[in-house]
Amino acid sequence: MDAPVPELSTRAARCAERLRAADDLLLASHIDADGLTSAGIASAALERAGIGHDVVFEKQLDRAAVERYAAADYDTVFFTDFGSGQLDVITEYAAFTPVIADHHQPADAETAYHLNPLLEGLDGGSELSGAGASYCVARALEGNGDDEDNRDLAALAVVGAVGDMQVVEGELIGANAEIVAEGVEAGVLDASKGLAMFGTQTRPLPKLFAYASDVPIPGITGDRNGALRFLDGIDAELREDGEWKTWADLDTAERQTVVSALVQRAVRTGVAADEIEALIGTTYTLLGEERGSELRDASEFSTLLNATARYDRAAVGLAVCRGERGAPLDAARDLLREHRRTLATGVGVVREVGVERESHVQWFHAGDRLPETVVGIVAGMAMGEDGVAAGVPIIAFAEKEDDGDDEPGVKVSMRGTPRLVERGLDLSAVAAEAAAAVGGDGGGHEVAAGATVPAGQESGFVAAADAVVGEQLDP
Ligand SMILES: [Mn+2]
Repeated sequence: MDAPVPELSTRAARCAERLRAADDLLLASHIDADGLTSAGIASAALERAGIGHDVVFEKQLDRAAVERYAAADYDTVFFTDFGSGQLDVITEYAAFTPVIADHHQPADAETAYHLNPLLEGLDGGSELSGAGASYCVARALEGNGDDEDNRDLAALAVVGAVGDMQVVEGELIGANAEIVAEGVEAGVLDASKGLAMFGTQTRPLPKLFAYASDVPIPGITGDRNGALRFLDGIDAELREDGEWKTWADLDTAERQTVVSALVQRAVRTGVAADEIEALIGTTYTLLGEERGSELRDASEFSTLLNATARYDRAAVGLAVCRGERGAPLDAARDLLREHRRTLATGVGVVREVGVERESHVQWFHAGDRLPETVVGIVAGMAMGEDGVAAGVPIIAFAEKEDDGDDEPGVKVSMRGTPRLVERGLDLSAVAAEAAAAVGGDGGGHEVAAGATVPAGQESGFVAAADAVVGEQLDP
């Protein structure tokens, strides 16, 4: 048996062997695009290997969750897209054997069944996602003949990696790229250079170009009429029966014509050379999905899954990953539509509640008017809008939904910009320090971070965050 990622083959084989020996198996995974695809891959491979299992999802793998698993009758728990960071807690419970396929920083504890790229010197942020780690175990679980070597699951692994933001300069690299190669070989994936814009399968061309924001092109991006004029000026059949085509509808020659017109426009309007290069990237196409379906494009697929995750509908996302169509897919599409509506109205909510300005940060409190799961995205979208400064880190508060086992508190989301990060902003440190100052917990990334703080501690958090950001930007 050849392995997709040779460095991880021993660990994958050991995990697979333990899973085959399980009598009562629970599969526990993270609720996001990477976690859902991880579970989709793991669940399919287990089923093919004849290993029965239950599936459960968690926003966070905390002690309460581990305790629940220990109290139930499972002799084995397979953790995907989390588990490494909680190994110290997990190993306190002897009721079950943990098997882990994860890519996050491991805690200071070990188990015999642990696959994680970081343990073998691979980068868990850009070279392998949780879904990729699960795929390595799935490939080691093969054994029912050629047609069930699980290589078809590479497509889901790519959706997970893309959803986990592992794309580097327009493409997947390292172990992720090895998984791409397996998917291409298995005939389930196409990876080719193309337009790096979101919505190539589903958006009519004017919407595709007007909405694309990664590389803003003057007179087209954010300008629907401008995009229409641009497209009307191109000598190609971009409409069919009066309706605009999508990017997926175009043939190779038409695509080339449009790309070269776009590049010419970008050059003429002074877009920097490296930004123009970023217009082109590798597009990952799931060949088993219908043309024009968001499931055909890895990036659109992952966005759909994130919508199910955000609204706590993991079962819907998992069903879609497991290949169910019809009702679950309709439900996922409804959730995405609802999500887009929430975001659009969310920016209006920010304007209504008003943004306060401190020395180094700005903030607003959405109360219960925005779900805690979208308040961060809305905060990022609002930057630069009316009454919201563009180059100032923004802090957003929202009431935490009461899900029974959590302490009541306030959810904090923070957003910066790449430009601010270049100047020294590290919101993950800001979140951790400011939350600690008021008895909360926080962390995340340089450009986006979050925290939970006790209700009533909002102004204390703002003051602490303002001081830390001040030190970072003007040391
Ligand atoms: Mn992940």
